[in-house]
Amino acid sequence: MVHPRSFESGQSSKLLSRSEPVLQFHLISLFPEVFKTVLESSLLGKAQKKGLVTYSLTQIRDFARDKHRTVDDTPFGGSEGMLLKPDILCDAWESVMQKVPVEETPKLKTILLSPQGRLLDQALARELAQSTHLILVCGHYEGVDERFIELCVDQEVSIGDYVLTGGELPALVLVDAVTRLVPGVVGNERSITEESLENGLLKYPQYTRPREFRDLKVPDVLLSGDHGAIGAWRQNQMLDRTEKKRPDLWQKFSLKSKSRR
Ligand code: 4FM
Repeated sequence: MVHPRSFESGQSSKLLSRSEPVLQFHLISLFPEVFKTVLESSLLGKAQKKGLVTYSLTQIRDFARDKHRTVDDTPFGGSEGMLLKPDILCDAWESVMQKVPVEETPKLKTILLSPQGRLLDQALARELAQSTHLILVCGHYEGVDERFIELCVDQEVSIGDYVLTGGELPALVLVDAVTRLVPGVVGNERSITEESLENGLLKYPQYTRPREFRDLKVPDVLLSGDHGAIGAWRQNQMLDRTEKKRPDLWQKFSLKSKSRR
């Protein structure tokens, strides 16, 4: 008998009970130890302690077959570097799949972090946060045998147009962006929806004490107590800054606003 844990959802005092985590991440990598400190720290560690998410680590090398524990080989047709072998990767992936109950597989996704993937943005993070299981495979060397992608990978995801030495940092970026969207991980729902990028705009400028610092004053409107005026000022700042600092986001935002009208 599993005892459901009680926990608070966001800022509301509504008590929910749940015995299963909302989202389970499975990381497959040649360097699983690099994940540990990050996943135990800050909001990610708390999310795990609250039972909202779990992280499992799988070492690809554990599935090597020879005494040298070989995981890579040279590409057919010749070229620089080495490729991760499909048989070893498939075995590592299957060992994770075996632990997932079949009824949970409709909301399972296998993702390969690679520069060839769809660019990660807030919209993709929101989509991935709807999953129950995310298997994240971290590539290395010059890549992975294409047949592993064909057989096991649902989607390739890139965190940006630059080349890294491996998929570990991209996987952590994805885990971070997605975990904070799981209900109950970030304090209240509003701190997510009012956030930069959730609505396609950058955040307004923010200030704390002191009211004056090195001759720079906090804008008067923020000290006025007029919440209508503050809201209007912030909205205006969001539009202004997005147009000036991120013309690419501004263009997307303008297109969206036009099509809504
Ligand atoms: C580079 C993995 C080459 C595999 C890497 C190959 C990356 C990125 C990345 C390292 N992943 N966004 N940018 N991975 O550079 O996701 Cl073949």
